[in-house]
Amino acid sequence: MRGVAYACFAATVAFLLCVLAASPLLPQGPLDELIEGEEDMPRPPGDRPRPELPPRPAELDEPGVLLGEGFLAKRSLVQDESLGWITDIRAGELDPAPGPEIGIAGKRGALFLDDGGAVKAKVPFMARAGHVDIIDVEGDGVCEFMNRGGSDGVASLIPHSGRITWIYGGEPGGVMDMAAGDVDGDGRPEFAVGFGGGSGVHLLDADGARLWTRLDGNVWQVGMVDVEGRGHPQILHSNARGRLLVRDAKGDLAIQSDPDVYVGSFSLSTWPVHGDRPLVITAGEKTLWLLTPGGATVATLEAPHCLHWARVWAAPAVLRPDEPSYLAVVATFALWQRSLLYVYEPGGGLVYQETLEGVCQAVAAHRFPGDEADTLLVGGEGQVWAHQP
Ligand SMILES: [Ca+2]
Ligand SMILES: [Ca+2]
Repeated sequence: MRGVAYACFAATVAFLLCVLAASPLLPQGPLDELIEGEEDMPRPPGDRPRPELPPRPAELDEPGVLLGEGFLAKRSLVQDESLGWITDIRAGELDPAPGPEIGIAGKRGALFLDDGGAVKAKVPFMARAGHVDIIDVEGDGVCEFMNRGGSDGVASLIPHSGRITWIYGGEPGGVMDMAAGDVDGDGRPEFAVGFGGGSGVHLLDADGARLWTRLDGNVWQVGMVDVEGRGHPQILHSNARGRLLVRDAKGDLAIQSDPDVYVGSFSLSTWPVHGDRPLVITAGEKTLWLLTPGGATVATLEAPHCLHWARVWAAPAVLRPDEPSYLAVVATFALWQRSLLYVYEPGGGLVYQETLEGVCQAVAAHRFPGDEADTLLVGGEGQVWAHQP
């Protein structure tokens, strides 16, 4: 039943947005943004819409701190509308220039900052992408950009120049998500693509050529993680039944689990207080669920106002020099045009909650030079905020 309710709700969202899009009475600018947000919602075809959407809670109307005022000091790190919605923030050797960078990727381009936060370089994308992650295909210290999909039904690999290396899609249902990892251990990454409808999971080689197809319904999200300790990643994905499946390099099922919560979209993040393996993090009702990739519940975290259809991103962060890592989670509610930042102390208690304006799809921890603790970097719409403890 959970699966049916989830699917019905997602279909309602898609249906209502189509109605909105067709209305000549609405202004086009904000509507474009609303539809852009809808790209990130799972959309199963063929389900009948349900009549009601949950209204935005009045407590979320005004952006601001709901819990833990003074715990973090917030400032704007980047404001650049031409980047589009920020979808990934990553530090490392990413750019041909010497020294590490902070890479900030959005739907329309990427920005590289030096270690202190000053702009070093900018790369506009030739075509607007969906959810973009920063990756390094060859491991040569110059990053590429993985367009995971959610826009125009396709995924793509974007070289450092911002042009296009390859595009993949064209199947009924459209691309829901894509993830990269060297699943066969030959030193080059493969790309696993998840489709809506019944088109399943496809594995591509590094050049974007298809290696195999495994059929499944509504593959909402795909990840790459070394589930069984084999020394190279396996393919992890969810499906229409809200299950988690693990596949090997040949596409064969290694694990199929039925977690305690319906898993549609999810993020992967470590949280050192629960070990060094990545956890699956997914949203539930007023709760965030932390699962093993094998589907076992590790922890549940109190998350006021959270709903099942939120998409979440998470990062561990050292916010007190003498304490284990905290966990920062951004949950985004595209239809409400709001996001929530939750911060949990090492024991799992919620210590900070803030309502953010717009759609936020990235959170990272960064240690600025001279600091004794991490600063949280949160990506919004053409904007990155720094939250410093
Ligand atoms: Ca590279
Ligand atoms: Ca490989």
